[in-house]
Amino acid sequence: MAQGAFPEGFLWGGATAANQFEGGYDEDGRGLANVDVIPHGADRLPAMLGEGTPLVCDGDHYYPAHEAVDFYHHYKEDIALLAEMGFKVYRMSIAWTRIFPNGDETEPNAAGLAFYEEVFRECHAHGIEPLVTITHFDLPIHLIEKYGGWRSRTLIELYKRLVTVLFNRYKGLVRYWLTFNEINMILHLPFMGAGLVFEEGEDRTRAMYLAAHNELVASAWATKIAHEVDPGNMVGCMLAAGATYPYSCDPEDVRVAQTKNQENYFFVDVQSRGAYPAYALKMFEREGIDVGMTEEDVCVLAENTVDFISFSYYSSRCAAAKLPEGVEMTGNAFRGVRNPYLKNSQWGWAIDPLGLRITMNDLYDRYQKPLFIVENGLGAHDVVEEDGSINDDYRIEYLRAHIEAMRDAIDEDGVELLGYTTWGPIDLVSASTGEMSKRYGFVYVDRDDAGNGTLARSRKKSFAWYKQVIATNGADLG
Ligand code: BGP
Repeated sequence: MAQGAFPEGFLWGGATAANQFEGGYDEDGRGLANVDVIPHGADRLPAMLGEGTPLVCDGDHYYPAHEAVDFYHHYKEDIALLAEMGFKVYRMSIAWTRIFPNGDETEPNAAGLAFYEEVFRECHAHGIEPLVTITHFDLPIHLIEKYGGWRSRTLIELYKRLVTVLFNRYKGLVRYWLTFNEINMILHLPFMGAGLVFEEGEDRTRAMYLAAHNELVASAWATKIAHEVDPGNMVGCMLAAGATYPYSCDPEDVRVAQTKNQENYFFVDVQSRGAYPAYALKMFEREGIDVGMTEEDVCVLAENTVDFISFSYYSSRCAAAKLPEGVEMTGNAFRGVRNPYLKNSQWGWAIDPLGLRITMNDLYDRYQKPLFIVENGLGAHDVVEEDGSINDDYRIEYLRAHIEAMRDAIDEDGVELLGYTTWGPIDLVSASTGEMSKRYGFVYVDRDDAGNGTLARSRKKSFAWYKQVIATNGADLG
């Protein structure tokens, strides 16, 4: 195994999202967002799917996004902890509702803009480069009530307004931008990804691709505006990645896996190549889907492709033409056939470090642009020992294996990789389950699934380990 393959200036760090980390949901003029009405518990999945999602909160549910782990009031302490680990980059997201509480005001909320400016300045004071996701599953509720979420082209204009404010205000403070987190999540969790609440009998596939088109066009406009405001801006797309393997070498299985992969690549094909791929156009024809493409859309998409390809990777997937007898399904948002060669996490996600190398090769071959891994990690139950220590060797083991695979992709396959941000470096709320007990962090946060706890932060064993990884630029993986 090669040592020290990581290029100089490689961006090591971690990633969070406003709705899972920030809290302060009704403070300083912030408006209500889709993520605020998604409860913990049995009603969470239907809400994320857009199946009769109520657009208000009630007294019967607990809504974990409201306080999350309160980065809003802990950001100085939290950024200092990231700096102590030697972070070069911190990926975080902006809550749209802090900037435009309803989404369609003409003037932004000064307090919201000031908050993020303080956060970015704090990062720079510690030598940390911010990497900002403009939209990480969040959307003002008002835009869902008034326009039906991303179904409406009006949202393209409102998103342009949002990004114009952000790029101008944070010029010189933020250089790396991602337009939409896991843009392909529209197809899997449409309320979370695009604010879609389906009507009885509505053609869901059509609604999802309409929303996808509007987000893709908005993303291209954002790329254009970012480059106009500051030619030094680097804009990336963001894919929930993870290769889908055929369950067997039966061509029927291979074909199913290929179509599953295309379903996800579709988004990056548009964002990186600048046009709809042939397989998608044919599918629209068959399904009678008209996304309302204008001549201007065609130009904007073609002329404003992304600078780099970012993605999350937790696991590979597996698809079969027919569910083989006795084989289980695993995963949640991306349900698939259980891969008999792999072990699963406590939440049933297949652990596959080599799959990361495979995914990196697939993406690099396909787009020939630098990659950025902006999420990776192991969600696990942690145990706090009597002396307060947390010995998360399983997390170290997972991350080490994935970093090795990433090093091999760089060193042996020649893949260009800008950086690596682990998911949830400080424990935060799980997107899929709303739990706190599904932890990813190097830093433990005292908070449980019902919202009890002091919110005190403490270092886990993995904290010192990751610090050493960064200090040696990945040469010492422990
Ligand atoms: C991705 C999301 C994140 C994050 C992560 C882990 O899909 O971009 O927001 O939460 O997955 O998933 P979970 O929180 O469900 O364990």
